[in-house]
Amino acid sequence: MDDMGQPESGVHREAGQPDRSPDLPPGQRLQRGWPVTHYGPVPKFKPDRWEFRVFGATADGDKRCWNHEEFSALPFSTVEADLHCVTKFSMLGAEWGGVPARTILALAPPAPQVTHVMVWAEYGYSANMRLADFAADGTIFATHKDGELLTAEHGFPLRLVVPHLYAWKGPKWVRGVEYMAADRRGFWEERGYHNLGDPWTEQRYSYQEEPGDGPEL
Ligand SMILES: Nc1nc2c(c(=O)[nH]1)N[C@H]1C(S)=C(S)[C@@H](COP(=O)(O)O)O[C@H]1N2
Ligand SMILES: [Mo]
Repeated sequence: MDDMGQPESGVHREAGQPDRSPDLPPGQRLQRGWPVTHYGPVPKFKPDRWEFRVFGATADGDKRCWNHEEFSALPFSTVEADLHCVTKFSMLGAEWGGVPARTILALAPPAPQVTHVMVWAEYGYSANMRLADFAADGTIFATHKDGELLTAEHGFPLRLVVPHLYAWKGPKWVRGVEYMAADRRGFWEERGYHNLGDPWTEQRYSYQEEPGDGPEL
């Protein structure tokens, strides 16, 4: 113990300083609680109309569809991941439960020429990413957070979580995936946000893009 009565080890926080953590990408701050951030209204879940669709350049040329009951029966696993919103708040250490994107890739394989995917949600919201980002270890179609079913505002019945990209790349109320043989911009990527969206290198805005980072705007 030092003479201030504080243990020598452990994190020492200065009064009035924001929490910093090595898990926080540059320019982000820690958010307590879980804010709701999205564009447009919260869709109403209609179980008998809901389906999850894989389409575009599949290996066999066929679409693949799961209704809600079928999708709910897919093998469930969990991943611990942070959420980084480009508006600068981050939420650390959530446990997401659901179906890894890799499981979808295995059940509905893409054709060899597929390089990118577009993930589609209700009301036409979409996010594009490289196939490698989609196939990454932590990428998961989540139904649960910290053991509890997602709420409507947070994406029930299904949202994508791509832990290593800004959170706009993870559509809430997700309804399908399109396999693509070339890149195309999604909803925010067409509206001024970076095509790739890596929070660790602060790829926030499209004006920061280098040649090759994305299709012409
Ligand atoms: N369908 C849909 N998904 C979306 C969005 C949206 O506008 N529509 N916003 C994204 C953004 S910018 C963020 S930061 C996260 C926020 O998730 P949360 O509201 O659960 O915190 O959802 C992402 N998924
Ligand atoms: Mo965001």
